Amino acid sequence: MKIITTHQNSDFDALASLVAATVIYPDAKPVLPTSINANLKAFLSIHKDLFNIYSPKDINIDHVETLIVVDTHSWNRLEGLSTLKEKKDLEIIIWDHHIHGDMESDNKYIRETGATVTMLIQAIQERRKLITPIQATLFLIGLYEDTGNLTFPSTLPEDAYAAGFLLDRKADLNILSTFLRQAYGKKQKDILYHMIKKATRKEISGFSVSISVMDIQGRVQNLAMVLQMYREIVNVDAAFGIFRDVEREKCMVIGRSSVDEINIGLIMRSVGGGGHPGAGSALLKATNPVVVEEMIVELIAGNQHSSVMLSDIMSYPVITVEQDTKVGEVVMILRDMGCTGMPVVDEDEHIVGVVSRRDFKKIRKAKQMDAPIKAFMSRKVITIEPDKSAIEAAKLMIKHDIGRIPVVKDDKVIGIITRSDAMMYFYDLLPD
Ligand SMILES: [Mn+2]
Repeated sequence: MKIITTHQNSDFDALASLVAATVIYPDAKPVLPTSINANLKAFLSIHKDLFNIYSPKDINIDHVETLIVVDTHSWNRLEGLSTLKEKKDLEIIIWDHHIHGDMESDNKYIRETGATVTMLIQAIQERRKLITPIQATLFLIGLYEDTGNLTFPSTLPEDAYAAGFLLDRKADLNILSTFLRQAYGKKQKDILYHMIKKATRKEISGFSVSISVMDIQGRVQNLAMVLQMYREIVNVDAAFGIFRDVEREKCMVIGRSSVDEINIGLIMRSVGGGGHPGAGSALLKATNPVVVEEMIVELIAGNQHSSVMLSDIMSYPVITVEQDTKVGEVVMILRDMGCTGMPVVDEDEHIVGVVSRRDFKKIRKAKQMDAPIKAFMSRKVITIEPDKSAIEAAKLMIKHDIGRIPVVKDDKVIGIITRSDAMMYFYDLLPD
């Protein structure tokens, strides 16, 4: 067996390199340590199903023949694999941008690039492997995190080329800014201070909105993050910043919303920009901020019926399974349906549990395949009502670390909301 792993307290470069290595070594299992950074945890709670990642305890160490390590080559930074150190004939492959480490290999790629993922991206390019926009987004988050958005002195030209390649492969900058903690310097602090000093609130169609207008000198990075902080501090449902760049005769408009009813992406698209339900921006030629502000107010007021409910994005009909069905049969059904889990119901079709492929990892003996599924299902079922929003569903997924939530009306399952349904919504892939 081949496995890929990375260092404990994994950061985005570690996860990005792990996933990128699966593109280079498709027959290897990616193993992520259980100790990971908080912002990585938030990212994985939404994206986990896409990457089919294993935990160290899922791996039988005796079967490991090849160990690929990324973003480290120090034995003491690995988790649960220390016995491999003694193993004879273990093949080791190293991809790392740290010069120091005590793992030895003839097969190593060690260079001081800004991020480890840069080297793997180069290998992906050379081998002409395909990557998805979501992989590209993750790789870019890793690359930006380790290079401070390409500003750290350790950044090499090849890091920037790699970033260009990822943008070309449709890496999503709006998703990126949601998960990446970005630099917050004096310029940003001053702008935030002035915005708060002049903060006003409006009620528009029952929602609190703050629109802040301000002149800026030249380009300011990370205005989106400033606006995010502003929205949280003034505590409104949606906040907009209209930043007038007097020299360039342009207005940068940035919006952030925490309610589904105010869809920033929709509003920004109608003024020539873009974004997602929660975040977006537009660069306007109009330089009169008063006009821009009026435009936004009108758009919000006219936008009230576009909110998306779970019943619009959930998957249905839902295949359920009766609680006395044999485990072996459920395994077959899941395989045939190509899904990763399903709700378990009693004879009255009321939901009593959920079962997922991960539950089958508990199976040790063949005869357990004849046991009823109720012995292996999880009984703690989190459900949600159909009139709730995708954001509420995503919050539940993060809180309980689950990938699918049955949508329940009058105790019966009418649909299911999965990570990929939520992703479709957040990445704005829904048909109009
Ligand atoms: Mn790194």
